[in-house]
Amino acid sequence: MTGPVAADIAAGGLSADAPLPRHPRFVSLEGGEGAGKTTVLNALREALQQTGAEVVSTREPGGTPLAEQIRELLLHPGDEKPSAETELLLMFAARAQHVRGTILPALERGAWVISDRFTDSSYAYQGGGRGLDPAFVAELERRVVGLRPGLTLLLDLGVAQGRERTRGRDLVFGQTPDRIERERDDFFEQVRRAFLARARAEPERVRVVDASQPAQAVADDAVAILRLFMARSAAEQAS
Ligand code: T5A
Repeated sequence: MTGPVAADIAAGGLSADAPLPRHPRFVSLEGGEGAGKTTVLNALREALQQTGAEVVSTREPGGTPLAEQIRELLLHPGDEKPSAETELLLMFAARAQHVRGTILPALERGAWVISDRFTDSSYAYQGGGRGLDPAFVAELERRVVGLRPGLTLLLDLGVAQGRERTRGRDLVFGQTPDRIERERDDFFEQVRRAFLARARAEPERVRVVDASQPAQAVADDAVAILRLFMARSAAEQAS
């Protein structure tokens, strides 16, 4: 992103009444645990690379060395449980660094950015799951993020099926669930509801993909939505 938006973000956020801009080369992937974001991200990256584009794939929390350290703090199950507010502020501390250190520089040089999770996850997990006021999330989004993806793919999957998948993966790779993965099913039901509410509120940006299908079908659906989005963006720029 060039011009006033990047400058506004660098200066500490957009004014209260400015709508948040969506960047047409910024794509995010969202969904509950085990929805299959990693698999889809690879398919989207390949589809974009076939057009000759530079693609930066990244993730949240994380995406820069400092933001990855904050990820460790957030996901490592320690003795002291962070409060919901601490969790939200750490997510945004990581995101502030990620936006300025990775996302904006890539967009400014003309690359595409695909992020495994972005601000919608804070609305869903800390807003929906932890019950924090979405207006608090929105205020942080406006002050420290200042942009939204042009396209968000929400991989929607039932909670039980997601758990089954992550359990299967953890068994294969000998991993243990992180701090958030240890939450109860009702927490993840709230997260899912909040994600679907985001899609209803912004249907043009947030596109729901049925993630209960076989992996190839999910990836194909996601790539088809991306191609449509690219064609529409190109037509808008040409008009
Ligand atoms: N968080 C994050 C917040 O609370 N607030 C925030 O603001 C942000 C940014 C991140 C955690 O942080 C929270 C959310 C998360 O709890 P993470 O480790 O990055 O932690 O967790 P996830 O993003 O949930 O990543 P996962 O790896 O758990 O899920 P994926 O990437 O969606 O799933 P994936 O691709 O690894 O697939 C899981 C397993 O299922 C299989 C895969 O092979 C794999 O084994 N699979 C399928 N099986 C059958 N059919 C399909 N269609 C399949 N697709 C994948």
